[in-house]
This record gives sequence, structure tokens and C-alpha cells, in this order.
Amino acid sequence: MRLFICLGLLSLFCLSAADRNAPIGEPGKFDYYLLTLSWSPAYCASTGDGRNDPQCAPGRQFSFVLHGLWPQYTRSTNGSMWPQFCTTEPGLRDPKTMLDIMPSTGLIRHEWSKHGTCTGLGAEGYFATARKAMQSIKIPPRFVAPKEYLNLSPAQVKKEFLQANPGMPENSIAIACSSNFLSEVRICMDRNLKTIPCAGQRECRAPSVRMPPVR
Ligand code: U2P
Repeated sequence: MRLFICLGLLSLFCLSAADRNAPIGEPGKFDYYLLTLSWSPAYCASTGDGRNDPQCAPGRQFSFVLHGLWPQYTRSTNGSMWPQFCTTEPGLRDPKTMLDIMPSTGLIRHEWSKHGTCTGLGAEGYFATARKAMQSIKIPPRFVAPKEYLNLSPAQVKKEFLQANPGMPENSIAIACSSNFLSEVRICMDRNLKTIPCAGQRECRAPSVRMPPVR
């Protein structure tokens, strides 16, 4: 009996892992982008250090890094709110060219296969667009290289992004958190990289989020 339960659980696990990587959608068929900026010191404070991740090596000094530029659907399509793994087209010839804003070549390859292949832009075009999207957002001054821990409400983080980026619609931005750390700021953009209002993004519900300093 126990063996059957174990086998059942194992096949469920394998199925859901396979589903997570299932291709969905076609290149270029999407409605808008989600620019995701990740607070690197929070990643390093939680899991990165433990894995000896080069992203967290002393002196890397990462603050907000580019997690990805994710094509999105406004309505669920094939059971998903975003296309993924659209083709097997190869990624950047030299992924190291993105290392100044994306912290690891593993992430660069993954973001290309999962999200970039669905943009229809080709690898060089996708990463150039992602860089442009990140550069179009001004990081609020006190988040550029804080030397002390910050503890802020998600609403305050949003407010500072809105103040630093006049014209950005209030509901174009969502905050993601994990174990009360700020993990990401996510910003909706149209295909021309103009910030746009968007609905239905998951929001951090913690009353306050911790931002470990850059080191
Ligand atoms: O939010 C947890 C992970 O889910 C994936 N995600 C989330 C929202 C979305 O619109 N698209 C999407 O892919 C991200 O997975 P990753 O790109 O890191 O594999 C995100 O980290």
C-alpha cells in the first residue's frame, strides 16, 4: 500500500514538474511585457549565500538586477497567463555581455528559453529590448546602493518608484515578497516599453518588507 502511495506521489511530482516546463504559445503572440527587477541582496540573504552563488560573492554589489522581461497574456490562454518555451532557438552567442545587469549566465540562458523565445525578437533583440526596458526605469535614489537595512511597506516601495518615474501609472507596478524580504518589483509595459496599467498581478501581502543592504 505504502509503495502505491509513494509511486502515486512520485508520478504527481513528475507530472507537475513536466507541466511547469511545457511549451505554451507562439513567438510574438502576447499582449504586454512584465519587466521583473529582483532585489539581489534579498536573494543572497536567503538562498544565494548558502549555494556559494557567484551573484553573492563579495564585491558584486548588485542591487536591483534584471530577472527578466516576460511576455504576458491579458486573458488566460491554454491555461496560462504567459507563453513560455516557445521555440528551441539558441540563445545569446556570448551571454556574458548581460552580466552587468543580470547576475548569472544560468539565469540569462533560462530567461531566453522560457520567456525570450516567445517574444519573436531573436536572442540579440530580446536582450537588447530587456536592457532598454530596465534602463527606462529610474531606480529611486535610496535603492541604488543602500548601506543599511531598509524596512518598508510594499506601498512605500511602490510610491518611491512612482515618484522617481513621473507618468508611470499607479497600477503598472506590483511588489513581490518572500519570507518578508522584498524579492521583486514588477512593471507592466506595452510592446514599445511604455509603462501601462495592468490588472491581476500577484501582490505582496506582508505589512512590511526587508531590504538587506548592498555589499
Ligand atoms: O513567481 C515565481 C516564478 O514564476 C515564474 N513566472 C511568474 C509570473 C509570470 O508572469 N511569469 C513567470 O514565468 C517566474 O519563473 P522564472 O522566469 O524565474 O522561471 C517566477 O520566478
